[in-house]
Amino acid sequence: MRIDRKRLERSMDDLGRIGETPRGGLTRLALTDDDRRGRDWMVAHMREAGLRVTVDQMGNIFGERAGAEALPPVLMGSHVDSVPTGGKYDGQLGVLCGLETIRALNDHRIRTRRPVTLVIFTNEEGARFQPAMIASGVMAGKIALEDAYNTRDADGIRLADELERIGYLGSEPCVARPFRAYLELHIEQGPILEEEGLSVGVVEGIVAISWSRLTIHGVQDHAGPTPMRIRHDALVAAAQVVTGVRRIAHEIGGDLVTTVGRLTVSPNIVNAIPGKVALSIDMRDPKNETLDRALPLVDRVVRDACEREGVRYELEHYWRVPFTPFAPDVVGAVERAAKAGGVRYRRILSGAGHDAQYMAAIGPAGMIFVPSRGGRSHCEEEFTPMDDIENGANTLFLVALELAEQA
Ligand code: HGY
Ligand code: MN
Ligand code: MN
Repeated sequence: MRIDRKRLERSMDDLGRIGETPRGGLTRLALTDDDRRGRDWMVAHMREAGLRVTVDQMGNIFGERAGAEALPPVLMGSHVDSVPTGGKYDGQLGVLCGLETIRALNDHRIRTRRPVTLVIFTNEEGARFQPAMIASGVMAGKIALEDAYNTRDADGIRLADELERIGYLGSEPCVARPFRAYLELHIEQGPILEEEGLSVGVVEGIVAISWSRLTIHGVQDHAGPTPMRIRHDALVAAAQVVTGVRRIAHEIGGDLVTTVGRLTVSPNIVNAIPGKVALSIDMRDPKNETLDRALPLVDRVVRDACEREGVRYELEHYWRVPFTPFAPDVVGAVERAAKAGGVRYRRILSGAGHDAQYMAAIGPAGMIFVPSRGGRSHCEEEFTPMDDIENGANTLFLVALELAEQA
């Protein structure tokens, strides 16, 4: 029994046109009109596949396929929101392979013992609203609903107001419920599977993640008549923070990665000394204690850079997710399915965060990776060959079937 490759490919093309960029990538930011269109597309096809669709308080969408017994379900999920000028595979592949699994169960007229439910999480990317994975975080009880509702984007728009505006402010409580397993198929977003010529990654866990936000207040002034000796330039301090954050990764070494991805300058014109700079700091490592070591180093880099330039700052370490190992029995089931499908696979760790990270806090979770060409992701070049997608989707189908037949 296999999934229908052609049908999956057609769905990827169809959904991928919603928010498509001129260069063939995807910009479908959470809770924008394109996100609404993507959600609407998924809901229509979930209903067409016979699923009972519900929406919860965070706009998470559930499509339930009834089982023979009212037991805790097997969940398959991911997200349909993207980063700006991102790719068509991150998140989208997981929800479409989940939908294809449902369709294949229908094709083969299989009534599984347990319900099988497809879940689409809101704002996984954390591109528009921070932090990332905010909706699975609320479900896991790690983020308060009110805090999530009051999160604002760069234009000061509230998350809850956008949920309402696009018609996805559901009434179902966004709370943890028992499930047999949560499965997420996702692109690796790194180079390992492709380098080793493998089709599937059996994911054992996800790295620890820390996000910080820094605002530096200098003295805005004229770029011409202001002598260098009296300047307090927020961007000069920020530049030293950027290189200092990179240096921390080199000093600590190992698997630590550090990134300053967002930097906004005010007033951001040629002839004014920047008075204010806001920037982000993303750090990740498989070990929680490495982040515990790195964070005080960030504090020192920021303090020294701002003292040198005579500027004030606010630094907030506002989001932290611990290293998350997946449930051994789910990892084992994924490995069995990869073997049964005859695909070339290996066990692997995720350097990217996923909703599976929070789902693992409330039940047994596991992930299936498929390769990323050149290891690239969060860019328009993101690509995964269809043969690998078919192998990954068949693995998801087999593991969902196995777990949904268990007592
Ligand atoms: O940040 C992440 O790792 C994910 O793409 N949201
Ligand atoms: Mn993703
Ligand atoms: Mn992503």
